[in-house]
Amino acid sequence: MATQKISLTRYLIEQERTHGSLPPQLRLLLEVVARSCKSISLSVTKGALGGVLGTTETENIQGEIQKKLDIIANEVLIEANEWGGHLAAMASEEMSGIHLVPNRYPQGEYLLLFDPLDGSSNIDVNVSIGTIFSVLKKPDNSAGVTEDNFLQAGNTQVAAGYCVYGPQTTLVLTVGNGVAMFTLDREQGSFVLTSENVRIPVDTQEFAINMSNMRHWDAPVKRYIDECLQGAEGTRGKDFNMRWIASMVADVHRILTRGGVFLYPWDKREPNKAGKLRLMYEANPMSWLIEQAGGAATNGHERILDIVPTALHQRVSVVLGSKHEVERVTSYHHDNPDGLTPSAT
Ligand code: AHM
Ligand code: MG
Repeated sequence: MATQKISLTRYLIEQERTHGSLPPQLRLLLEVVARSCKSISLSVTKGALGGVLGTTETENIQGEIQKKLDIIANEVLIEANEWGGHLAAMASEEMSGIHLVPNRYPQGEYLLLFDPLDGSSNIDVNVSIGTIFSVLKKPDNSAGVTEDNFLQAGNTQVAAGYCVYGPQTTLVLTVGNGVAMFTLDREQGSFVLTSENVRIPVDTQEFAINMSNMRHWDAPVKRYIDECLQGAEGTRGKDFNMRWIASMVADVHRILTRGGVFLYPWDKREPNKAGKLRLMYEANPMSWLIEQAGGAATNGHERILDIVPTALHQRVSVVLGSKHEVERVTSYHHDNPDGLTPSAT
């Protein structure tokens, strides 16, 4: 007898039944996010034929020139999610302020945050890119919705995930009960469960970092990478391999699939910024997924999920992946308390 395929819908309903931890409104919200990802996946796949490649004339709040797909993906997510009644508001890496659900629609109790198109520099060169999302609950006692309602530590997330648009389109999700992966079945138009209870090996011999920034790193990061590069002849006594895709979604997906460590550390190029990656749209959802799969995530000093944000677009230094390697990098920062890396974010 053929094994029955488990759709995302069935997986979520079973989570609701067996763990009782997934309220129906949250399930519906996640299904809408997944539908948005399907739509973005279609646009990505069309490439030049769909007129979606190239840049626009506009800059986002981060001061980055937006790609056409950054804007398309942002619009798809806003339009799909604002009318369903599950959400109170949304926040996006591509928008300066929060997006309130218009008055003509019912208001829900959840807050949705996203990086609509992660890895923008890879869009035009046909390399894997993705969408990252995080769901928070609006604080119970707050009337209306404000930006402050979003400023919650990552450990309060109620769902998080990403969709990677690569050779396959894969949705990766946690609702706090392990990590599951779903592959888009393009003929059926649905996400099918292809991996459950994902686990990351605690040890690894593969690291991911943008080596071109080496001269700007702080001492603990230099020390860690130097030791990896010394290989079997050095203090680590083993050879390391390097992978760097420059799309966080794709680098994290590799780590969830076979282990590894990913670093995007603070560096001296822009010393006043805590890092390049954004805490609420990138680091928090990825850190929760990694921890749910048995890995670890810190900013070199503390657990990323414990950082209480003070601003929506706050940046953070990121070290995540196989537990023992992340612990090693973090201990190098603790050995070097006078280092330059800001511990505050
Ligand atoms: P984006 O969200 O604007 O695409 O920026 C985030 C990306 C990450 O996916 C990736 O790890 C990093 O930026 C690569 O940056 P760089 O090539 O500047 O090192
Ligand atoms: Mg990004």
